[in-house]
Amino acid sequence: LTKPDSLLAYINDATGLRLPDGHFIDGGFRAPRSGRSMQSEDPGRGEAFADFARGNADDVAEAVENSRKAFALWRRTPPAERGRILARTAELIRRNSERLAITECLDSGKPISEARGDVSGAARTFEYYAGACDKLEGSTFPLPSDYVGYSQFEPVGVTAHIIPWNFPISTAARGMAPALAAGCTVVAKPAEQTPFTALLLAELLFEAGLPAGVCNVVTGTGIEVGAPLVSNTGIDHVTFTGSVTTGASVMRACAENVTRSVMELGGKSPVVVLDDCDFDGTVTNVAGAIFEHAGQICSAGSRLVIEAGIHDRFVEALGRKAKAISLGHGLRSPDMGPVNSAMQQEKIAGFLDRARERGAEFISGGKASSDPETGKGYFIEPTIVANRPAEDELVQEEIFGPVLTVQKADNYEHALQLANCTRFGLVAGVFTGNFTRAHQLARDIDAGQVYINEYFAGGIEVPFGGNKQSGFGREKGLEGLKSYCKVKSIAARIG
Ligand code: TXE
Repeated sequence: LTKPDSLLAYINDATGLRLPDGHFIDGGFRAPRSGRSMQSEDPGRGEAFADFARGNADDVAEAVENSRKAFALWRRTPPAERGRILARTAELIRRNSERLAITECLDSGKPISEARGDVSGAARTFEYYAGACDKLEGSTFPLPSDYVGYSQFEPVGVTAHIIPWNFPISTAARGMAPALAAGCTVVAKPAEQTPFTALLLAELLFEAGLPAGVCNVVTGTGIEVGAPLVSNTGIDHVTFTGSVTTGASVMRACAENVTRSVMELGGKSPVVVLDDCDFDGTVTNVAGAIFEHAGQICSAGSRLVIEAGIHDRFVEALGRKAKAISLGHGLRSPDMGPVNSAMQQEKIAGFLDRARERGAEFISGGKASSDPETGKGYFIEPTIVANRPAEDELVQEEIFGPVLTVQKADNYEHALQLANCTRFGLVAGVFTGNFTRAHQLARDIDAGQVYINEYFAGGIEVPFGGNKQSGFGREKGLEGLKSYCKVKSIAARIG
């Protein structure tokens, strides 16, 4: 794998990587009605690596119609049987894990180790919801003795899933698994930059025994496939993960048809580090929080809010760590891979150039870069920018790249104020040896999830979602399952 030209040969020969061709509709791959295709790029080389179907409103209509028909059957499939199919899917994901991970690595650019983690996380997601299918218990209500009252969960119906390019298989699994567990059917649209693993997932679900039409995937652009999907009147629920601007337009489409939705939007999450933290462990965590997947994580810890007492020593240690990070093509297992596209690279470099013009001090990085072996690919140096004021755009805007902005806090109250100083509220990290202060911060930071002394702690069991402009609704955990359910209350006179 040291020669870039051997990468494709490796994929084709050594692992038998087979990329899907067409949309996955009604249990099989279908050619797009338009007869057109698009190309997906390998961001590590900045070159196209495979074609995929360019869908349109007709493909969407066909997928939704199939999904509607299949809903009548799937909602009546016994919950235990639904669980068995999801469990078999988890098994098949594990069996196909290397093929899925390599596809994900090439499509998204992320290091193969991270892609392997995402694939095993997807298997775990199906396993978790497999076990939950037959545990969706309703309630009984304490009515007078001549009555009985109870509630039950019903599937919301046909669900649309708009998937971003940063975690293609994880986000697909995180939406599909609970929707299917609840008895819903699925029409998913992966991002146009990363279409393949969602298609492969749909194929594996079918192989595991999912009836045709229950899970469909239509590929293409946001305008040509996403927009007609979320405004289709046959859709009962939309799960959207992406930018605030696109999310707002999806919400407008949902409002037209009064369609339920879960919105998982951007973040600008603070990592609050107090003077009494475990120094070395916290440096490692803070670096991981921003440099994993080159910072292209909605819950990345992109703002370091640090107490003045350890500020200088901590920032210096963090800078050393950032400078030691290796860049490279994802298949070569570097510490950090590329960003997803030329557009993202340009956008991030724009933030950094403007900061430089405003006189910002760079502790590390600060520029666009390329794979040191090939001179290709869309890379950004691991970047740390020193003390920026709260109103600076590096503090306020989601950069979605490996860029950490430092904010110095005079004391605990100031740290809390800085933690809450943006319009986002997705997650937050807190690092301190003081139990009381850790829980006070967890209580007072306006975020959907708070990690204490380990960034990204928790798994599929823990509900995830945002406050403020980071969105609403929760995914993961049993909360995520309930997002795909309607509560029906029944009251009867029996006296
Ligand atoms: O996002 P979009 P983009 C943020 C991040 C990034 C920025 C832009 O800051 O730099 O968004 O990325 C589909 N109707 N996040 O332009 O447009 C689109 O095809 C229905 C944060 O890629 O939000 C893709 O599948 N769907 C984020 C998905 O929406 C539409 C992850 C996301 O694209 C549509 C990604 C429409 N009108 C980006 N237009 C996170 N929260 O993790 C586009 N899409």
